[in-house]
Amino acid sequence: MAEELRGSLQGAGLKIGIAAARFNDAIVDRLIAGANDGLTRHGVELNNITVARCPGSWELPLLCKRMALSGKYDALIALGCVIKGGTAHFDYVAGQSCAGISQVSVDTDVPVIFGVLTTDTVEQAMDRAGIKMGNKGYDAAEAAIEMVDVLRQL
Ligand code: INI
Repeated sequence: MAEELRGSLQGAGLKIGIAAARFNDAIVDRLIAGANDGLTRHGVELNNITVARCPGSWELPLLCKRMALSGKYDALIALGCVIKGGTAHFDYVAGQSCAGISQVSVDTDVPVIFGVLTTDTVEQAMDRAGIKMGNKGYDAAEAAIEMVDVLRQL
């Protein structure tokens, strides 16, 4: 039978950094709460979680990079919310934020989970921040714990 490696959801002892944008903070604060909930429910201690804030999702890649290079965290979670407006701004901010966060993870070898909502409306964002469709912050927390464990098995 083929070997299959899967990460567990045991977060005890892990140190997690959360990089979170302040833009659309009514929504991002809910994502942070969801992430904290997901982490602590899986055994991460609250005092092993650090939240660092930046102005907007555009700045998340640099913040994540510096947090990753600090060597203090087993995994990072990037949280933000980009809501489509009438201009092309959405595409630039969302696209660069997404690409930059992915790049940081690959370059630094620290798992960086993408928890940036990219939606057409505020309502869609709220739905994904704990109202109707779960909380993407919580999902990101589970992804972070899983990634740490599966990478440790390699
Ligand atoms: N930042 C966001 O996180 N979400 C947005 O929806 C958004 N919009 O729409 O403009 C946004 N802009 C700010 C941007 O991330 C930077 O902070 C800003 O441009 C300064 O560099």
